[in-house]
Amino acid sequence: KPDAKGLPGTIAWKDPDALIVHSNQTVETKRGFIGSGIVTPIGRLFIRNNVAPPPDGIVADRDAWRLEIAGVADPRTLTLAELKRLGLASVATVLQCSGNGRKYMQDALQPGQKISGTPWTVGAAGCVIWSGVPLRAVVDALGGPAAGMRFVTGTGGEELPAGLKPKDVIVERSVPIATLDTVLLAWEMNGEPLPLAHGGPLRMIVPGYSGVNNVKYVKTVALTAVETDAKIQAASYRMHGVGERAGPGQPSIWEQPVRSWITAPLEDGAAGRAVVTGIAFGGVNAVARVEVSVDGGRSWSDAPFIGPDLGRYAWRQFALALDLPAGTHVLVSRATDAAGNVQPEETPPNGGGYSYNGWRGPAVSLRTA
Ligand code: MSS
Repeated sequence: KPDAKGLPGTIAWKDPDALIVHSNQTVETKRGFIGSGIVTPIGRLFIRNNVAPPPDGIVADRDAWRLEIAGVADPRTLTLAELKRLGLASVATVLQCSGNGRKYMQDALQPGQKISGTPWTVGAAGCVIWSGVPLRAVVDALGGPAAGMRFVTGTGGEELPAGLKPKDVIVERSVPIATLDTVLLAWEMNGEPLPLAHGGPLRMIVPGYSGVNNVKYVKTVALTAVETDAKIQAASYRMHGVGERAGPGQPSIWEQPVRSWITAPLEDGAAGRAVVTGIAFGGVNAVARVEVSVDGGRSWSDAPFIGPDLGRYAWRQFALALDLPAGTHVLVSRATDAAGNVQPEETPPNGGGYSYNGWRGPAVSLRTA
């Protein structure tokens, strides 16, 4: 049944049954609605806005959207129509909010400690196929990077609220220049024109990187010598201790760690044969292995991957058929990436509640009879 709160107007076209509305800016996919397909349907994909989105007039004439490109030999502003003449590529990535799983950290806090932010469980994530032009092709067409550039900096096209310091609210993110060969400037998702809610007409996709780095309605992409001093980069999305102040000295939330969770079964049911399914991904690394436990992590079995392999930045589905005798079961999954990183049992809480990847948090407890 639809959520009591209802969907915000900008995403009224989404499937209300599939979504949990935390606020106007934060909408999560219900765990039972991730589905059995590999690609997340747009109508079920989560939403996270740090500021109110631009008016939908910006998607009325998509090809007229203008992108300023700076930090190259021949800096220019190109329309989307011009960008479309420079190249085309498609990449599947896991789009995941940096705070996905924050609830498990919030639940583990000592009295007196606090982590603010949306209590996402597993639903601030989806697997999406993006199509657009590789940033490398655009930069090469403009004479290549200017000397000394160390970051790719993308700026969101929101109209900033009056009365606030622009640097405090602007969505502007810098990622290491090594991503120059993987960043995509995307105008399509899952074969459809990019909806405004997910960053249309044009979005900067940084494969393998945490959600916040994937700047929506991108209006400027600059190769820069230093990271932006916008608050969202300098003080937010940093790895710092609970109760500590965040600042530019701490690691930025960039590459996503290896992670997995079970998508079914989620509810009590009949004893006997069952198929435990889920998804696993490795961030910038391919996911190499996933194990399933039905006794809360005491014993593990390898779970086979099923379905297509959409590349290292996508998630993979797994399915393990087994017997669940009558009783209580605690189902968990644990993934390993191609670099050998294994999900820990728990991720120690950090001040922002970022990058949770413990296997314990998303455990499914159920009874079979
Ligand atoms: N972009 C822009 N422009 N704005 C905003 O607000 N947010 C972030 C990204 N990007 C933003 C942007 C975040 S933070 C996230 S997650 C993402 O986005 C989401 O997406 P979707 O499409 O789902 O909504 Mo956390 O890390």
